[in-house]
Amino acid sequence: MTVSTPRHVLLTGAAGGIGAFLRERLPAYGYALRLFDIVPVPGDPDAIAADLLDDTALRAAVRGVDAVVHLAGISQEAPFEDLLRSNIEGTYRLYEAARAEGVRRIVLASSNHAVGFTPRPAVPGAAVATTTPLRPDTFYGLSKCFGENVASLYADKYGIETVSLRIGSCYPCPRTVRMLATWLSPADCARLVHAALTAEEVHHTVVYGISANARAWWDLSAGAILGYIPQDDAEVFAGQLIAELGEPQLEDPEHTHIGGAFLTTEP
Ligand code: NAI
Ligand code: 15L
Repeated sequence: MTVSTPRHVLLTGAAGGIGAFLRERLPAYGYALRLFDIVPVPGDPDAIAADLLDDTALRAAVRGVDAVVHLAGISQEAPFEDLLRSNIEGTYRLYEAARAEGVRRIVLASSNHAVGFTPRPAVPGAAVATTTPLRPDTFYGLSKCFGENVASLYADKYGIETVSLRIGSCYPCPRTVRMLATWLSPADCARLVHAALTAEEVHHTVVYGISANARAWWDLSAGAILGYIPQDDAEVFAGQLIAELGEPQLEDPEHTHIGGAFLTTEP
């Protein structure tokens, strides 16, 4: 892709936190964004305000785009019925709309919570692979497992390619000691999405979405194959965070498993 030929991309969940990061950064990579969210997108009167379950609106939204970046949904633990609607049925409807309208590439916001019950490797320096079995830590994580499985089905059966991003913690800066390992900076998020949109022949590829964190224990090699080279490192925030929050208690679930506090979170 060159910046002189914008690729038309639908961004669902555009009003959310990551949506705001990507609205600000993706145009510089040469993308023309069409925005979609159930709530209005601040500052963009042209954004489509609709539910993922509104088939007519969704079909119109995906019509004519080259790719979809699918962020929309509930982004934390919630009652199963709510996740069933927004995340499970909503993601299925998005794939059906893409299939009907001939969209060939989706970048899917999965989450580390799809594998949240995976223990932290006992060996220092070891990293959790993207091929580790799905081990959701919440109904939310379960909904992300469904998303990855829908992506797999539509790649195998219909040739719709997906990069599933198991995002760590995407915020302007890390908020907890755990996030020194799991942080994805907004700029690296845009780099990752750009790599996922432009890599060739991804079929269904799963990658971890974190920055180049010194404390990371997730394997970034699948992302590197797509061309994702993170530039930021949460370590620059470590001194201040640990001074404020204290040294990590390594036996705490916050640090023993991928999903951290989600392991004990109830809807
Ligand atoms: P967010 O909660 O700020 O944004 C989600 C957006 O989706 C909201 O603007 C909401 O209005 C919209 N939405 C919810 N249900 C919808 C529906 N039925 N139809 C249309 N729009 C709907 O979440 P955030 O942080 O921006 O995350 C974006 C995606 O990335 C989510 O799928 C989340 O699960 C995932 N993710 C985020 C992480 C993070 O650290 N922020 C970490 C891992 C995954
Ligand atoms: C997620 O999947 C959530 O959307 C986000 O709110 C964070 O809690 C993040 O994971 C995390 O694990 O830090």
